[in-house]
Amino acid sequence: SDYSQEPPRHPFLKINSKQPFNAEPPRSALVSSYVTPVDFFYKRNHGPIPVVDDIERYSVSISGLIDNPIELFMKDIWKLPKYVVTATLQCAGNRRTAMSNVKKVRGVGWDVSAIGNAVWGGAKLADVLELVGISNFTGTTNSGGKHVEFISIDKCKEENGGPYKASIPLSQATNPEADVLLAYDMNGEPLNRDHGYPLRVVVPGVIGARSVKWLDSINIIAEECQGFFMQKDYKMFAPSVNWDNINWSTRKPQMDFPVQCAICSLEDVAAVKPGKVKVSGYAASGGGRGIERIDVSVDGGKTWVETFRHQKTGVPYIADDMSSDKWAWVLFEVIVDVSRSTEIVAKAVDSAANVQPENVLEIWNLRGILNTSWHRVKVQVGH
Ligand code: MTE
Ligand code: MO
Repeated sequence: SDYSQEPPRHPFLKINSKQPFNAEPPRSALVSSYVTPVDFFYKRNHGPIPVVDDIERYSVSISGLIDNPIELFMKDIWKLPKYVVTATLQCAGNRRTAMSNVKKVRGVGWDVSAIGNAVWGGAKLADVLELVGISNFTGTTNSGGKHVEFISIDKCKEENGGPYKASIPLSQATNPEADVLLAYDMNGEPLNRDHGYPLRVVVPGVIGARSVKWLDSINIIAEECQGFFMQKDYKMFAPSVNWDNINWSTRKPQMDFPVQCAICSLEDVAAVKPGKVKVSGYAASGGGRGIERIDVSVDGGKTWVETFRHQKTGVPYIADDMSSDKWAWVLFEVIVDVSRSTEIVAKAVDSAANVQPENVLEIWNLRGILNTSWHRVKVQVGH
């Protein structure tokens, strides 16, 4: 494939794979602001970044199990009501390296920064689907449509050179409350090439893999998308499943992400002076669930303290409150006393009282997705 037209990237990014380009910011960049700057937002690709240079001619077709297929140009999409949604995108492979460290998994390695929080601007997919006569569908359309497939213009080797694709249920796509966007803005600027210029899907609360970039077409279909990334990847298997006994069809494609958190103020291993240490990081849960609590331990998990949570700087966060950003992460901080070398641990609880699992082995899976085990950082106390 042709990687001669890749966009420029910030030199601070840690590159996990060059072609396709996969990179994440240093941990500290994630906690320096609630909204992640575009330059520091992780980049997750499966092929070269497409070049769209004629914006006037760029269009998205909507077809499949509908009566009147249409073609939308950017000017048509810009005319629809614009929604601005603050939403966290997290790759299902976030924290994969730590899972692979206990027992080898396949996939691009990631530390804790395959996640970011952005302000997405665009049209609601629900409004777009209304243009083809589909609104608020909770079952099946007359023509049998149950899923909405998003097809990109990029080329991936996993699809034998074909485009990246994914689908979501029609009920979610047509529900205005689900806030699924066809986004053309990120943090108040037009999307850049790495993040899907000129138009991408943003499915809040769902693993990043379903937020298809460089959208080419939308397809109303009866069964979920049969593409590689829906059927042969991004599924959660039991620890006993290996590459010899795997049967992909036994599991559903992963959609919502589970409750997650990570410490970002300390690298592993961190050298600190004895005394007060600031521990800060992020927590997020899928499906629009808020974060009820984030606990930190300085004795490897024997005793815990509750942390201060916020979205907007200094304003205490309240889970599932009207004033909080439903689809966005929550940052936390706490000052702890550390007198000798130890392991600092963080775990989050979401508003449905889901808790992160203690150990990575019990959620180990061969593709290394959804490592949401308690986040641990070793600190070495020196004088
Ligand atoms: N869309 C296309 N067309 N091609 C891709 O490779 N990667 C997906 C998703 N959408 C991908 C895509 C995955 S796995 C993730 S985690 C997110 O995009 C990453 O989005 P970002 O690069 O904007 O952070
Ligand atoms: Mo991903």
